[in-house]
Amino acid sequence: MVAAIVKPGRIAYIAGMAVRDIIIHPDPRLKKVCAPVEEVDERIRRLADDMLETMYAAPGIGLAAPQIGVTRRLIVMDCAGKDEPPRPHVLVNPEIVWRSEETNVHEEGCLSIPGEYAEVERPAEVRVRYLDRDGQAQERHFTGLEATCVQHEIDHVNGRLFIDYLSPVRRRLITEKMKKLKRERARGKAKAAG
Ligand code: K2U
Ligand code: ZN
Repeated sequence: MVAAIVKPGRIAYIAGMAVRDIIIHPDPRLKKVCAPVEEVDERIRRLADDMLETMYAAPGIGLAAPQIGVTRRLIVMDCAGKDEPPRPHVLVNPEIVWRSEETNVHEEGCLSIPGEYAEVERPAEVRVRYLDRDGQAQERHFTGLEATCVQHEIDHVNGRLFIDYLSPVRRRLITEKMKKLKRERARGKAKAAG
């Protein structure tokens, strides 16, 4: 699919954006502390566009690069409501520089742990320093669902999943369910391949 993004004064063609496979827990790539992005170049911009396309297709409101097997510090998110215009964010090397004392509890899910949801308590507001898709340094204050989402995604690039906030028993139960799901998916693929 070719999509044109019209920006003031220039048109950037993104040829062949791709929906990528999302890695399912347990997988060592989801537990790695990811390496920083050295330079925000066309390759990183294409990766970010693939991540956005993969996130929208899931559907989800956030996605981190390790979830598609790239252990780099890159996340995307779009928490815009259904009847709002899209609000895509690309955050390279995101770093939380301030957390509110106030916390809130939100039911979380994860595209790498499909079908599982649990309440997680996090700071209600955060300030995040990052590079945008043009490599420009930005600092943004997140509240509400965006604050929950950006913390969930930054956890991903630090090798942390929302189930790490749950009891060991609950975490083990979910992990066993995901192992079974992966076995069933592998059997389904083998059957389809004949
Ligand atoms: O990182 C991911 O797996 C994407 C999550 C991000 C997310 C999780 C919890 C809370 C907010 C964002 C997916 O978008 S999971 C879908 C979802 C969306 C809203 C609330 C809960 C789960
Ligand atoms: Zn997740």
